[in-house]
Amino acid sequence: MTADLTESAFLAVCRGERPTHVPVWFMRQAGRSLPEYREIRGPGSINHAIANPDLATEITLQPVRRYGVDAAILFSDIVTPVHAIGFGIDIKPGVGPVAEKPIRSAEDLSRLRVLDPDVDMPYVLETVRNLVTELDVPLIGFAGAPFTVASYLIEGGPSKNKALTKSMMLNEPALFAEILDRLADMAIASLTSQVQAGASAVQLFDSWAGCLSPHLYESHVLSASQKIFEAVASLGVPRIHFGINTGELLPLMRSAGADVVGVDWLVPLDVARARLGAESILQGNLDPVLCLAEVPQVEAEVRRIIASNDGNDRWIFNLGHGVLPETNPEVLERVVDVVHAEGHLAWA
Ligand code: 1CP
Repeated sequence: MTADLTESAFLAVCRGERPTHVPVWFMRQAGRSLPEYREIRGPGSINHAIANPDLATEITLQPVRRYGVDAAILFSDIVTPVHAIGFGIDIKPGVGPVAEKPIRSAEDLSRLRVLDPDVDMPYVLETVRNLVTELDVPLIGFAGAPFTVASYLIEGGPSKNKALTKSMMLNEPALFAEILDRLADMAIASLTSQVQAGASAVQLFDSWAGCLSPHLYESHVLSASQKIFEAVASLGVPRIHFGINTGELLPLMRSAGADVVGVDWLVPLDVARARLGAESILQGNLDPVLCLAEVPQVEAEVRRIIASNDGNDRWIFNLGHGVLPETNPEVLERVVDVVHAEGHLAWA
């Protein structure tokens, strides 16, 4: 049975309606910080867990059960579609996505073929279909934004300064644009299939866009992300746009077309609203590193963020980036309790 989500606080905020309480979920809520995850996950690449719908379903449900969060996020990864088309990318434990043969020239484009989600990643869609029968909160589907995914394909793995990616952007703008365009089409296909299988909202992760100046973001990256938000608009579900270190990019990211904009901990919520307009819908912005502190200190920080929200009901509480593996789950339990009990008390 699919749950009735008409009362969902998360979806209400995404639609610009006043919810019953401030909704909260955590990026990377499923995963390594949970002992119950480590117990069932098994060794090796998370690609094995992602390709196993029963396991991926259970991993997605674990944080919803434990924390009582207002949304679930599909257990998958931003490189799953690229892996599924056989590009040659693995997710190495303790490292992240690693490409066997990074993109160096136009010849490598042949490995970046069109994604057919039903054929290439049926396990992801089976997980989504499983989840919507089990969940009583909305399921967020997601994709990696073209720039962030491209950075792994061009660098060959996680990288500090994205040197090869930025070099290609300047030296070979046509090739760079073609990579981003193909990745945009892949994200559109992936997000569309997740929504058709039952996801209630979508988030585009442009985690590393914040390494770009507004000029470079606008001239080389924005249009590919814009293409995705335009294409998925007709699906009728809320669209969230996320990045970190994006304080200076917020207005440009908003112009890409999402309904909800992620804000990291470097930008107070009231400052973000001054940049984006009071009517904008924000998601954020507790520093995940602070969740390693003691419970009373974390609670005080949550209350400070509630105050910085300045009584605005267009807000989804989240971290500014993903849960760190060493986080004590009891801290996150308290964060959810405080947000649910106190988040709405200051509403104007
Ligand atoms: O073996 C493991 O358990 C490895 C850890 C892990 C997990 C739990 C990786 C490797 N990916 C995931 C799942 C995942 N990845 C989810 C679903 C779980 C959830 O959110 O609860 C999501 C949404 C992602 C998205 C993702 N993957 C992003 C965007 C969000 C972000 O954190 O910025 C990025 C950048 C990745 C790449 C990636 N995958 C894994 C790692 C360690 C990384 C980052 C590597 C780097 O630092 O560049």
